Amino acid sequence: MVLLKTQPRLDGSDIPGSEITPQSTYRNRREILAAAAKAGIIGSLAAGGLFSMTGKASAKALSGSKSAFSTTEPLTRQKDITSYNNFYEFGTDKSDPVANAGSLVTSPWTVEIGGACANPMKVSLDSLMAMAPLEERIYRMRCVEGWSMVIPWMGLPLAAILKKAQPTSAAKFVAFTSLADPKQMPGIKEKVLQYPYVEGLRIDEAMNPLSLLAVGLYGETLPNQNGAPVRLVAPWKYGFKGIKSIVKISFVETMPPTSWNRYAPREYGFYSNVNPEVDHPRWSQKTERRIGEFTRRQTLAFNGYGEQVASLYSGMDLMKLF
Ligand SMILES: Nc1nc2c(c(=O)[nH]1)N[C@H]1C(S)=C(S)[C@@H](COP(=O)(O)O)O[C@H]1N2
Ligand SMILES: [Mo]
Repeated sequence: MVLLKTQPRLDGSDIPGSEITPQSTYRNRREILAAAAKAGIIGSLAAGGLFSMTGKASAKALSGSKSAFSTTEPLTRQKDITSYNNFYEFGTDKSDPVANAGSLVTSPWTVEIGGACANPMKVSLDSLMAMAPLEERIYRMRCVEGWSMVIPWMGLPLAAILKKAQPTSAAKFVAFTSLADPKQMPGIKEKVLQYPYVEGLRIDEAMNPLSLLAVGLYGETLPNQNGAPVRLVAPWKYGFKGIKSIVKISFVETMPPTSWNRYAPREYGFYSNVNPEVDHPRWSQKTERRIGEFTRRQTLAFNGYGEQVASLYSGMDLMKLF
């Protein structure tokens, strides 16, 4: 993310030039998959990998209902979404996660949901996915470094999952924890951040309909480098809130620690709402470069999701509570 040794290249000069946006290809493919599903042959097609766009044998096709929260903006190329990543457990360069995350074992996978709730549970990924309807949500995503993407996530509404655990009135925040296994994650030994990576949301933020537990993108299970098998997506916040490879979700009474706040509290606050009016101490947040584009664009308050989330922060001084 944002270390002195890896200063973000705000001009995006490290990003390969755009090719044709594969949006139409993707949409065609979805229609083919839908037709295949109707004909009852989707399982065998998916298992045979005939439709895999990543070439990864492990990628499985996912389908879900289209969400009304989706943007209609052109999608970022699948290749860019899956090869330009921040996942420090696999190294600090944008190209490290795709190169190194093959060693992450995502099956079997268990997510523990506990803390201040009446129905704590430890569930397999399959059980988790059975707890809520899968949706496709095309979200704008904005990294604190100044780049953005439009990503077609497949995911479960976080609120639906959290409600199954029946949080008590003591549950004021939700704390998330990533896997931290140095045997699978070679970047951990570099000790750039403290591991496990941790993140948190206020309970009302977590329950907001925009909050998503993503399990896939571009109609397939998540590639490891994007946080397989399950990661958080909160599109009105900077990318680092989107904690990857989640093993634990916990209801807590006080504001939980978060990885980047711990690393540099002056630079990264708990809330981390996208806000063009609050500069990062080392650079402006007023504009961003959409990966695949050349002209910088204005960054929008709450990344353009103000209608859904601005009321969560009414009365708060967002200059101080950044
Ligand atoms: N566990 C973990 N989660 C993480 C990170 C990380 O280093 N470790 N990086 C964050 C940052 S800075 C960003 S911008 C997003 C990037 O997600 P993407 O690679 O899927 O675009 O993941 C976030 N989640
Ligand atoms: Mo980020």
